[in-house]
Amino acid sequence: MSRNRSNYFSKACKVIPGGVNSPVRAWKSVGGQPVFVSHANGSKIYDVSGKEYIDYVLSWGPMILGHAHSKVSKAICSKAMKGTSFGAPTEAETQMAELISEAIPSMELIRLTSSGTEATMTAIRLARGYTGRNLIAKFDGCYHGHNDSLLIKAGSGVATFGIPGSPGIPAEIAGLTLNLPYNDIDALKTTIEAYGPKLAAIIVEPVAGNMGVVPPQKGFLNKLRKLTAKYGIILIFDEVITGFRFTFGGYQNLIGIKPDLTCLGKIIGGGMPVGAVGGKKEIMEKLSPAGNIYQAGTLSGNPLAMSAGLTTLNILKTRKTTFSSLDRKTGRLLTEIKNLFVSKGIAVCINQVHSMFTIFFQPGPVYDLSAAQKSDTAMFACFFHGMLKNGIWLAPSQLEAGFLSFAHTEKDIDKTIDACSKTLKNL
Ligand code: HOZ
Repeated sequence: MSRNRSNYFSKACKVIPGGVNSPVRAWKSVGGQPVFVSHANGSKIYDVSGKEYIDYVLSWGPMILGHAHSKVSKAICSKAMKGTSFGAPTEAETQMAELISEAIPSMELIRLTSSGTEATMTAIRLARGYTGRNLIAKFDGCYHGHNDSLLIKAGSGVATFGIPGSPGIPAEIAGLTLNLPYNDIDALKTTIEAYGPKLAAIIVEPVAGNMGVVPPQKGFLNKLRKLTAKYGIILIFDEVITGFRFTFGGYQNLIGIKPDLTCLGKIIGGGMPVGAVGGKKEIMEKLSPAGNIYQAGTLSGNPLAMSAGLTTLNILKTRKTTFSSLDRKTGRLLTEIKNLFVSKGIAVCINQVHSMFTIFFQPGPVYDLSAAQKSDTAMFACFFHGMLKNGIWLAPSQLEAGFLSFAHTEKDIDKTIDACSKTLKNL
């Protein structure tokens, strides 16, 4: 099997930089060669040799209903028979915008894109165009896609590979982005007092999911909302991961904070490429062709993405009350895993927010990027490979999130606990 696996990867490396189309897939921080996937169904993912794994990556979050959900797959197939892209408006785009706006009332007007990266890029441009200011601020370890202004001290692959940013981003552009430590109210206050009138926007993951899972501390997001409002700074919530993951709506629904703009992606596409930016009408209507701030996309609001996304959201809408069952399942899994680590005498800090989690290999607490980076990544790598051998598919980096889906069963949880127990014997 390993020979097959390396064949796939070495062939890929000849035609794709690093053999992958997104860096974190390359397993650089855990070592070894990435497993190539053949297919997935429900809570399971299968590699090219046919081995089955319980999947806690879920395509980095979107597959909340599980893989190849029958209704979602049927919707995509029947839509595909009627044409896959028109470059002209369809009713499904309006239905999608209506559904999002109903679920997340701060999103009064919505523009659909093909990825979360496009959504955050558009949000930043809108904020700058609307305020006439150039500076923006972001939080260390938050990742908002790979656009130039937002890749500074970012999370995900940038943090995993320990790089501050990326060559190719001109210093003049990077210099317009201020960096703040996540959850640090004092640093936030000082920065806003110094730069407030020059800041167009502050963008934040309201629950950070790209330096591992890091919840906002009490008062942090409230203070951020108050200070941004005071200085006329556009507050952007990046809910690409958290949108529709905890409730039928965004994390903002649960905490009662209204950002000016919100970015979505992942779940609203039901596994197809999608993104969305939305917010206050007076800001959003500056977007072309209603206004003069330009943004466009041939595949924006693509019919297949709309059908997968609408089907997923409509199913989630009927599950309004059962998000708590997902949280409970996640809680049981993590409690049992924590007990196993305690009895083995290995200190871990497990951060859980509803159905998202990260097991940090350190005592914790983990409340920002510098704390997250204190984790024992060598031990994480051993754990990752042990779990994989025992049939559990985790993200190949300490600084990423794990996810549960509605397709995960109590039996899956039992099997995962068993796999963890076996893995820990050899750790
Ligand atoms: N942390 C990333 C998603 N939010 C991982 C996916 C990728 O970069 O390919």
